[in-house]
Amino acid sequence: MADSPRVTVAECELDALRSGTVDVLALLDTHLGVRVPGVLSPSECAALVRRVYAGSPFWTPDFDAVQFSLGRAWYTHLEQDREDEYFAQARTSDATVERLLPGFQARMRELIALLVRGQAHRREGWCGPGLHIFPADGWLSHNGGDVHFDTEGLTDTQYEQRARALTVVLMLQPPETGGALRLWDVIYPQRERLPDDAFRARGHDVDYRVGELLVIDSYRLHQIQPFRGGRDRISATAHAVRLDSGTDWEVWF
Ligand SMILES: O=C(O)CCC(=O)C(=O)O
Ligand SMILES: [Fe+2]
Repeated sequence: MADSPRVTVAECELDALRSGTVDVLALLDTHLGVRVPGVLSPSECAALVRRVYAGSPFWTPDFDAVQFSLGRAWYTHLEQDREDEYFAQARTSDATVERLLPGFQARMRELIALLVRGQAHRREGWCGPGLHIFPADGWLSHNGGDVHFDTEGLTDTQYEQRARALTVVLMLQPPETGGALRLWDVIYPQRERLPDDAFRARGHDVDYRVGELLVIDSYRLHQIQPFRGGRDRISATAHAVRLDSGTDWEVWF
């Protein structure tokens, strides 16, 4: 029997996104995610990756250097009780990303604006889009990431009202083998606890191509899969939430 749309991932052309003819939010209601291939060319990705490595002294190590970020990620600070540092360093984080990857944060916001057919603003006081570096042969490459939702950054009110929220991942350097993002047909049912049957359900793996963008509902259960080979996994990430106005969104990392 063919998979129902809910358990498949939609694909959308960048041109269709630019022309505003695709309703990505509607696609996200009927699919596990939406992938947009070729958002960056392989050479653009390679150039960005070179800059990411040149900026390695400015990476933030997280979880005892299991992973690194360029720019500061909210969930890593939250889980390490470093919330104060996240906010104290937000401007520095953005300045560092801008210095190493000029225009990159703005480009991520522009992509989000296209995806939602609205306006994508900085989230005041928070860090803007950044990158995750998961080292080859590191702990995460062997074990995969946590199974999680991306709802940590929502306010209580946004969460209670189920404000529309998206996670956008742009793959700059996929690992040699593996490292897909596993998506489950499970939407955040409770704030603190995973549903008991979440791990029993079959997931769908999105095996990223270089320069590809993946959009998921931030309330969707997902997990980075283990990977092998000598190449670090480097992806850019941004989270976005829709404000009450309906067309305005706020973006952070
Ligand atoms: O890099 C990815 O594929 C997704 C990373 C992720 O789940 C996150 O940043 O919350
Ligand atoms: Fe996530």
